[in-house]
Amino acid sequence: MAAPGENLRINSDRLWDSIMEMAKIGPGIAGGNNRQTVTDEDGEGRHLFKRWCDAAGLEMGVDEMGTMFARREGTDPDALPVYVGSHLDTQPTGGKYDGVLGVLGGLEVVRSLNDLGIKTKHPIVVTNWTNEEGARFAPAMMASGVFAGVLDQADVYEHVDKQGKKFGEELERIGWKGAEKVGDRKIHAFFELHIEQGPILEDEGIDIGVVTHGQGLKWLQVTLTGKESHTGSTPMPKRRNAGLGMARVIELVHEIAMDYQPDAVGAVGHMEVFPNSRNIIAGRTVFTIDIRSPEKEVLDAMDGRIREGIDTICEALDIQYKIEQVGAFDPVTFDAGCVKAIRDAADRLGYSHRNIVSGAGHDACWINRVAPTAMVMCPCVDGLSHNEAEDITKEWASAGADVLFHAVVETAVIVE
Ligand code: HGY
Ligand code: MN
Ligand code: MN
Repeated sequence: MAAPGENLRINSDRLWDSIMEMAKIGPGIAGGNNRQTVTDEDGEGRHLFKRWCDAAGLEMGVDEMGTMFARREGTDPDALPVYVGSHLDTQPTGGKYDGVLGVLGGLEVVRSLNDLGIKTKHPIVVTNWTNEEGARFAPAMMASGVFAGVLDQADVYEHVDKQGKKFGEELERIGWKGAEKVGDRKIHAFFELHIEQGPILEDEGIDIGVVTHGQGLKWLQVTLTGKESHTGSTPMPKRRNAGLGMARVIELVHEIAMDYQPDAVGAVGHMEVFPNSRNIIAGRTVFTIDIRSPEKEVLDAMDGRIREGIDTICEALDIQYKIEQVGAFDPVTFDAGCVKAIRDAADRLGYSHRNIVSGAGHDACWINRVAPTAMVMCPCVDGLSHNEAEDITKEWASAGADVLFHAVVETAVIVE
């Protein structure tokens, strides 16, 4: 396939301006974003993205999980499309770039092709996957998981948020439940541009992460049940303290992750205490353990040790426990051909690059199961993400989008 010329670049100002425009929707309280999935703010962001796609002459399709597919025609209508995108939903205290860079980077690829009057054999489809974050409704990468056939649509429709609202009902309420059957679309290749969300690229002064693998993940939601009682008059030996149990499990998760350095990670970010009153021993706690590793054997070993540890902790404290796996995916190896297209693009464009394993999960991790897939990463300041202070430079965004542009266009085959 003829490679694009090294002078083929995206429009850096337009990409940056679009990211800043999207950031105005669902603003956070500290300069980032709170545009959680299937909220009104998510709906507003979707409408803005659709307006931009309409202006770029793209045909919009929406499936039953609300995922948006904006199609630019190719010269061969029978050729499977090259998909490019990420997600527009954010964490409750999220940044402006996590996910958004990938969706608007994909849109910029199409806008640049339109500017240059370039036609490709394969159609190109810019994609916004619903509920990548999994913060409001578990699991993460929900819509791409249904698309890849690893999550059940009817089941995830019933998943509830902290207010007891159902995902399926909320998707319908914001008016973005589409008619397309999820997963019917066939994909020639999928590319996702994403910020690294870690410190490696910035620390090493490297422009581009060529993502060869993604680490595996498990989310274990734990419910501990003890007994509410007075914090003043209940003798220590008589307490059944679910709060103490949660504290000991959190410490256990950390210790087990530290046993598998340098790659394994583990933490508890979601914690709920009931009744959460200053002078009542916590009768019930609900929290989610997040463990990850590039090696499946390590992930499984951590899982097993944590379950044993929870049993021992609860026995000692005379409390009951329930463990539900609410999210999981094995470590991912991305498609060698797509990875090569990204690496060759970085070389051609003169950007420094290195292979990297994604620490975070991404829609690409699921789509890799149904189509050749790879990811491009750009650095982020201090490696910070899932924090409103998340930040990147315009140059990093442009370099990532240039590489995405070349990888997508080469794979879609320039016709004229
Ligand atoms: O949890 C993750 O890795 C992703 O950011 N949703
Ligand atoms: Mn993301
Ligand atoms: Mn994220």
